[in-house]
Amino acid sequence: MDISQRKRTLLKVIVLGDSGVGKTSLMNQYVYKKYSPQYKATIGADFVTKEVQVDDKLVTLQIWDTAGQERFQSLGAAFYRGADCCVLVYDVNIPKTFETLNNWHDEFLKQANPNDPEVFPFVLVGNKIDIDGVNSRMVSEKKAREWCASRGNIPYFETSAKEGYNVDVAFLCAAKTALENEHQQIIYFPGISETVSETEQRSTCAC
Ligand SMILES: Nc1nc2c(ncn2[C@@H]2O[C@H](COP(=O)(O)OP(=O)(O)OP(=O)(O)O)[C@@H](O)[C@H]2O)c(=O)[nH]1
Ligand SMILES: [Mg+2]
Repeated sequence: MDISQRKRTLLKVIVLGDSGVGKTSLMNQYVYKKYSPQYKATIGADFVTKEVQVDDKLVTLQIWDTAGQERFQSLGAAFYRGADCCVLVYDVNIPKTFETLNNWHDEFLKQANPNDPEVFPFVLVGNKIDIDGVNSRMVSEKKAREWCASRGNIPYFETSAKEGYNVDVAFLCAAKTALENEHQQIIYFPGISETVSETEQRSTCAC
């Protein structure tokens, strides 16, 4: 068996944003293709995993769904460490959830303390675009894209967890940007002793 088929890449993705923006719903839609209109606040943080194919690579995404409500952030932000990508979520119908993005972004970098914060991969998601009605949409796409540009060209997606719109592409983008992040972690299948890291392979490669 070719060595590349035996190892998998684990990518840790943290989903952050104000309470009620739809973090859990996005994750449930992405992983289980399920949506519930009932709101049940997340307590602490939990993760689910999903296998995805990114180009020719099989990747295990470990997606951490976190509590937006401060009183339920019992774990603190200890689990931000080792993250490969951060997905920031806001509700396009509620300006306050957009205004707090700076806090989420900066607090994440402070706690995760990545080697190179300037290039750490983020993805911005504007959720609940299905809500239709007078004055429902409060944050324009332009404004969101400007914020992304000012923060080092963060990729932006408008989604509906309810309708499953754009959810897959947003998480796939998170996986792609995370893969490009140099701090990816390689998992080796147990019992295979001859595996070597890509770096080691490269350094001994004759070509
Ligand atoms: N119309 C609509 N409602 C949504 C959408 N996504 C989530 N909701 C609803 O918004 C409410 C909050 O969604 P959650 O996914 O629980 O929000 P959360 O960000 O996980 O909230 P916390 O766990 O408190 O941080 C629920 O009632 C969802 O059904 C969406 O895309 N469209
Ligand atoms: Mg939640």
